[in-house]
Amino acid sequence: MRTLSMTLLLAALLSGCSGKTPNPPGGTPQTPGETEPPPEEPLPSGPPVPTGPPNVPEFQPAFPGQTRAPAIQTKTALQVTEIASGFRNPWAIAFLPDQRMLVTEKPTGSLYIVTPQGAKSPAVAGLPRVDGRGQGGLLDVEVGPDYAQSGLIYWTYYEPRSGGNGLAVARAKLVDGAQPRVEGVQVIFRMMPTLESTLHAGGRLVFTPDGKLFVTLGERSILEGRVQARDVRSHFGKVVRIHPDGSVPLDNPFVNTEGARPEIWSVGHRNILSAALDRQQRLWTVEMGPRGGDELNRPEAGKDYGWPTIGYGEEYSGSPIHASPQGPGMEQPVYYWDPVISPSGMTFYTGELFPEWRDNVFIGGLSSQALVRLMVRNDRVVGEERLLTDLRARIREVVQGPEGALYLLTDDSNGKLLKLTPR
Ligand SMILES: [Ca+2]
Repeated sequence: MRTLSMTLLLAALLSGCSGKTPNPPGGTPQTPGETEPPPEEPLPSGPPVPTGPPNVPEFQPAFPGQTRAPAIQTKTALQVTEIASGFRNPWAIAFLPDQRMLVTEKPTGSLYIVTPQGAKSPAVAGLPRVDGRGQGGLLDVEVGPDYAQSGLIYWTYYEPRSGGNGLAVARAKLVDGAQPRVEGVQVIFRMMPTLESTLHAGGRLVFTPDGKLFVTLGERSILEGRVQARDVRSHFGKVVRIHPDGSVPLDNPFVNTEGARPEIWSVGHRNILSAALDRQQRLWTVEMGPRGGDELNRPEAGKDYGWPTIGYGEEYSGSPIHASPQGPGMEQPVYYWDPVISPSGMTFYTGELFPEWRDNVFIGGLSSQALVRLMVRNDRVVGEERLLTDLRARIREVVQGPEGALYLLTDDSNGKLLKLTPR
C-alpha cells in the first residue's frame, strides 16, 4: 500500500491542502465514500510454491519478488463441473450476451456455440480454412463490443499463404440458428512478413473500453523469426493495437517511425498466449519463455520487452540464449517463472463468487497442469498458488463467466469445458 499512500500524499500536496481529497494524478476518479484506502492486510510470506530448481540459477532477479513469490492458499472450497467434452484441443472461450459460449478448436479450425448446460451446436459454417499444424489453427475468439447491433465476432487463426503462413485476425457477422454460420468475413489484420512456421503463433485478442483491439503475436520460433522480435519493421514478437476495422490508431507509438509497422504497440516478446485487462483497463500479458523464463509483463506503448536479447531462460538444448537477463533500454518482466508454467489464457478476477480472489490474476498452465493464481499489489506479484493440480490436465484457457464463475478449457484430444465455482 506504500505507493497508494504516496499517491494520496502527493495528491494532497498538489491540491494545496484544500481539505478535499482530489483525484490521484493519472488515476481513476474517486467517488464519494471510496476515499478511504482499504485496511492494510499483511502481505503473504513464507516459502514459494514448490517447484524444481531453476534451469538457469546464475540469472538473479532484478528486484526482490520478481520470481518465486510466497505460496498462498485459497480458503474457499472449490467445485469443478464439466459442462461439455469432446473438443479437439480447444483454445478459447467467449461469452455471448445470452450466456452461451463460443468455443474454438485449434487443429480443426471449428467454432462451436455451447449452451450453459453444455449442448453443442454444429460447427459454425463459413470460417476460412486454417493452417492447423503445430501451434497454429483456429485460436482466440471474441464477441465484438457492438455485437448487440452488428452481430460481429472476431477470431485469430494461422492463415495458409503462398510462401508460408501467418497469423490473421478476421471478423464476421454470426448468424444464429440450427446451423449457425458467419457472413461477410473480413480479414482485418495480417501478421507480416509471411514465413513458414508452425510454431509460436501468439494469437490472443483483447478489446479495450475505448474501442481498440490488442492482438498478441509470437516470433515464429525459428531463428529467422526470432531475430525480428525487437525489429519494428516486422510484426513478429509484438503486441499490436488496431481499430476493430483493422485501421491504425493515430496515437500508436510507431506511426511516425520510418519503416515501422504502424500497428505495433510493444516489441521484444517471444510468444504471448495470455492477455487481459486489469481493473484500470491496462493490458497485462504472459509469454512463453524458452526453458525457464516465462514472463508476466504489463506492455506499455513503444516499450521493448527484450526478447531475444534478455530473458531468464535457456535453449531447450541447455545452451545459453542471453548473456544477461537485464539490459539497457529494455523492460524487466513484472514476474517470471523458472521452471516454466507454459501459460495460456488469462483473466483478472472481478466477480462476486470468490471475494478472496478480487483482482487476482488467473493463468492457464499447460506443462504445469495447473490453474495459476497470482496475488498482485502495486503492480508486483506478492503471492502465487497452483490450483486444480489434481485434474492433471493442461489448462489452455481461463475466462470469467457472467455470474462470476471461472470457465476453463483443457488442452487434450478430448478437451473439456469446465466451470469452477465455490462448493
Ligand atoms: Ca522480456
